[in-house]
Amino acid sequence: MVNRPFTLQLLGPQAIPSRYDHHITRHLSALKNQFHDQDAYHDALNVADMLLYEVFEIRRPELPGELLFGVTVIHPGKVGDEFFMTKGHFHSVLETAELYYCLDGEGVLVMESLEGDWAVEEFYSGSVTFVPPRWAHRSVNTSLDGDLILFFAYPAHAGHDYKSIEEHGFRKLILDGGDTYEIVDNPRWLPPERR
Ligand code: PAN
Ligand code: ZN
Repeated sequence: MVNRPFTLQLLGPQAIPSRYDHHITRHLSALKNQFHDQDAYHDALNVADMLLYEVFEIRRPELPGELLFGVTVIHPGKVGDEFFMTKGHFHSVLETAELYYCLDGEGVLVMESLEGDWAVEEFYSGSVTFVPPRWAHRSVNTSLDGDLILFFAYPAHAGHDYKSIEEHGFRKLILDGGDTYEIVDNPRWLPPERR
């Protein structure tokens, strides 16, 4: 990899980087056991394995001191009453933070610490959200009208640990409450000491 400065442009309505190395697409089937209404999940999956979100990543060597960055586009929609969302993860190297800059759309970042503390921060055009080290994070598009478009950057050696979220989900679910979203307890979640 050539170690020279460079500039990218974020092009088009979805702010796709003018150059990227990795295009990740995540469909409904990748979020097995995550949506609380499992009947609605399987009904939806029987119709189509819909595209929920895409990540356009600019790759750098996965070394301390480097940064990985790019754009995540979460499409609008729901499974039952639960909005489309990312899988969510802890960083494998827990002591690594992350920054999100919301380019467009409406949503929330659901977070929780290893100890079970939780937070929900709102995304809106121009908002910057700081994810501290040791906090798992999941992005949710709470608008049914358009994409949620997020620029992100994090230490390149962070890695992703999806396992505990795949098993227990996040402590809080984000549901469609009609006029606004609702934050409700996830019945499947277990406190860390009971796992
Ligand atoms: C983001 C996420 C991205 C997709 O770049 O990886 O939004 O979410 P999942 O990785 O949970 O599918 C990030 O937080 N990177 O560390
Ligand atoms: Zn992350």
